[in-house]
Amino acid sequence: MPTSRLLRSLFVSLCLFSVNPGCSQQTGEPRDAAAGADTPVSGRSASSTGALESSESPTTDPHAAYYASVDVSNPTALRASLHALIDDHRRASYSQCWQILKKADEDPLSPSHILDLYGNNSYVKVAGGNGPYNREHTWPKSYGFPNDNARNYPYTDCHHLFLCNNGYNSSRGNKPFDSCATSCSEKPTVANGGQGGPGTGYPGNSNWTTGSGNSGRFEVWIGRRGDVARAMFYMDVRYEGGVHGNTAAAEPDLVLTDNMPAIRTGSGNVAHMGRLSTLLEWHNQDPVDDKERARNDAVFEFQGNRNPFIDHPEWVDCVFKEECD
Ligand SMILES: [Ca+2]
Ligand SMILES: [Ca+2]
Repeated sequence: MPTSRLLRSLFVSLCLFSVNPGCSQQTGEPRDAAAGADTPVSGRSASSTGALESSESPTTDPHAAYYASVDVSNPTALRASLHALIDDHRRASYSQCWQILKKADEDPLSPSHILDLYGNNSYVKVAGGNGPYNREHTWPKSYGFPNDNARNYPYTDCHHLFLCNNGYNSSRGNKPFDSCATSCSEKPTVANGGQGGPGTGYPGNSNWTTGSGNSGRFEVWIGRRGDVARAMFYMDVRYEGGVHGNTAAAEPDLVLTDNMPAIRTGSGNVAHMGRLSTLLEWHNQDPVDDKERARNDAVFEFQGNRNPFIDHPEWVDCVFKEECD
């Protein structure tokens, strides 16, 4: 990485902590450039990684500057320092989310297509809402999101919004994520990018679902269940109650749990989703890949915050199981 680019990344990272309202304006271009410069899938070249290793840091972490403030000494400190880092992001309008997601969920094999979350279909990109896919809130908006329109931060937070087949989005509804069974209804995937396709019974390559609402269950297929789990981990740590640091908009405390009766609709200050222990398993069963890293970069480019559990999957156990190496 050239020195100028490193300095720019450092400046952008420092500015992310700033409460100076002019900072976001000043960093609009550099932030985009920095995000695009050190992380696109195609740009993850051996030479740039090698340069980073040899001249700048003993670590291969391309986002070391971004995470410089993180305290990994114990679960409480890790959660608190991650929250402080990813808090107070730049809010996209719901309309702007179409543009962000069009890039975030782009089919790696075809820039004119998107890959849908649950069906693994590769769909031609179309103007928002006019095709076979729409936007899935993996943390259902009915579980704790405020009802304050342009001040509703979780509603348009693209780290947990995914483009998704319309019918599958409806089928998922607001069911909690959890393991299902052979008696559940099968929602198959199609083969694309070396993943998905016809399976051979449960679980195969399919999604599985039963019931409805908060008493239902939705099991995500093997290729994307880790993506969904890490989006849920992000939501829990990003939303800790209080207000947005710049706009003073009220924010809920979103909490993952194994206590399924606690998952209820409403917009109270504290809201639950689950099942945490299943999501922890899914995190291990479907590790981070380049597509997920590219998605994180695309959302970061606009919002200015990253999903730390994509960049540092090893932090999941420390925050959610209190198992810190
Ligand atoms: Ca995946
Ligand atoms: Ca929380």
